[in-house]
Amino acid sequence: MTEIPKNHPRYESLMVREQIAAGVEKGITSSQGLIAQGRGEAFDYLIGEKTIDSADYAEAVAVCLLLLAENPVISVNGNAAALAPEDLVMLAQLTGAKLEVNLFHRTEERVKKIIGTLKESGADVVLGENAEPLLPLDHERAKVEREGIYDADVVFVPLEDGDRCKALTDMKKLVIAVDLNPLSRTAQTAHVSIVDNLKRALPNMINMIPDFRNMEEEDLWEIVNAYDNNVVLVDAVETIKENLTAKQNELLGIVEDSDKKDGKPGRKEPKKQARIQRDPEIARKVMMRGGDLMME
Ligand code: PTJ
Repeated sequence: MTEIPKNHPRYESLMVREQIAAGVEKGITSSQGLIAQGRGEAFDYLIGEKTIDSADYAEAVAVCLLLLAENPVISVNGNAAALAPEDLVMLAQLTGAKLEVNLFHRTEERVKKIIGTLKESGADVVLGENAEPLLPLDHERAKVEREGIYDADVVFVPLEDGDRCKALTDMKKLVIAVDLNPLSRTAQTAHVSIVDNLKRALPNMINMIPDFRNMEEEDLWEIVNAYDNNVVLVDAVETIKENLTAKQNELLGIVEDSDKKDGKPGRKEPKKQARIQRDPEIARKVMMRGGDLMME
């Protein structure tokens, strides 16, 4: 492992890279997982390497769905297992979800190693070893366990490929995806697309659970039913556009000031990192902004 000095401006991002590289060395992450991580990093850069309000909102809705589900399952692949094994186990324990290893580049050895990693992180039972090709797919992701993903009503799929996401939605399961790329087939197909880094999304979701755990089912359904995934995707794309424009303005030496009324670019107020799920007013604003953007 490369020694990264704490004062390096890209310390956190480089440490996450080390985690993925260590996952490859341990044999839990595929070498293709390194490429997926790189793509994720690029999109994370574009969304500002923080949880945007609409992602925070999607994370809240995802928690509600996991709590409402009768047989929720968290699907774990080689990248997720390397990045956040403890948080995956904690999320499963707090929501009553099962954990199941499901791999695109499947080898039985890697399945066993990922199960071992999740057990070392506190999991009792991890499905995946007795998987059968039950999904209508021509690749290894078709292999799922009958009492796991196959029977699930809600499936949480971090860093998924679009094919299986589509297969799961076709099977009338509710799918929650975590994908930093709002343009990916996965993000476009899932019912709840969390456009955030898995490393930020999981702790955020875990922190929200106490807020929702004691709510009436009816109230949780109200939050879920008010949710519109397209609005969240539009907001993520808009955030990327805004960040690119701000960078472009910086390069052009244009100073922004939002109070200016002369039609020239103004300096933007820093975006408030409000917690949308506890503030209906922010949820309303995200929905309105998304709605307006979709009308344009
Ligand atoms: O372990 P396996 O064999 O199941 O393989 C797992 C990977 C991730 C290699 C496989 O599913 C794959 O090839 O995925 P893709 O098609 O590259 O898609 C991964 C998506 O996750 C991309 O859209 C990335 O932008 C996104 N991504 C990467 N890192 C993160 C991420 N999203 C959220 N958080 C991340 N840390």
